[in-house]
Amino acid sequence: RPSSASPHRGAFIVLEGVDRCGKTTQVGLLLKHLVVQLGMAAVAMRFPDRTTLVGNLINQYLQSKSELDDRAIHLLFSANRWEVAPTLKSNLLEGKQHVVCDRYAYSGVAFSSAKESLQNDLEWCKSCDVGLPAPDAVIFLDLTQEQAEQRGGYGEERYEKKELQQRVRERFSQLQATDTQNGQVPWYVVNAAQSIEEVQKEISTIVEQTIEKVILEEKPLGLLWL
Ligand code: DGP
Ligand code: NA
Ligand code: NA
Repeated sequence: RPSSASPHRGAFIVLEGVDRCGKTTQVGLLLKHLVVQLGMAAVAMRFPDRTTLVGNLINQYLQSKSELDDRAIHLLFSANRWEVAPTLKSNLLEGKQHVVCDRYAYSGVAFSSAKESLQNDLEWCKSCDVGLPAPDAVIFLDLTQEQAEQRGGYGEERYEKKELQQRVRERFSQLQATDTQNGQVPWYVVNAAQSIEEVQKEISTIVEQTIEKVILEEKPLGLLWL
């Protein structure tokens, strides 16, 4: 049982997916499962973290209250991860808490490189996030654009448009392919069209196995895309 061994650090779990895939719900359920049912030390984090100064600029942009060059906003999303990275690291290393994170640099690259102006600049998009703490697992909640749309349509925010979401999904699978090739960050694809309970069960199994691996192998925290 993962909870019986004493952790040298927390495991870093990232949930990714297109808009409306149910990520935020699943992050909440997973946190509850780890803390309440398994008695583990765990916290939830999310990106963008709209509570910081940079996060506030991102929030204005997403709500179309400001316009920014595509590269400028990309760098702000990345800066938002870097400014929160010390807290993320300290949660994992000093706090020995598992971190369940709603989006990360994968969203950063997938959303920006889905834009026409950056479609040929995947490597540039990745470069500013190189060296951030690397997740121990990426759980990708997979939903087709059609299935996402059936969930009551998209909201009002900037990226919630059909064609863009379609390209974002393609970018995610590109990122999955290169991570898998490099063998550093394992990806797990979960069919997000299943019921909330089914999705939760699959995620819990993946996360418990990941935690066990991190603890038993005393896996050091990796650096993203290095
Ligand atoms: P959320 O708060 O999880 O609903 O995310 C807000 C929107 O921002 C969503 O459409 C996904 C997008 N997004 C999240 N992270 C990034 C990022 O790093 N870069 C870009 N360009 N978009 C992002
Ligand atoms: Na959203
Ligand atoms: Na969300």
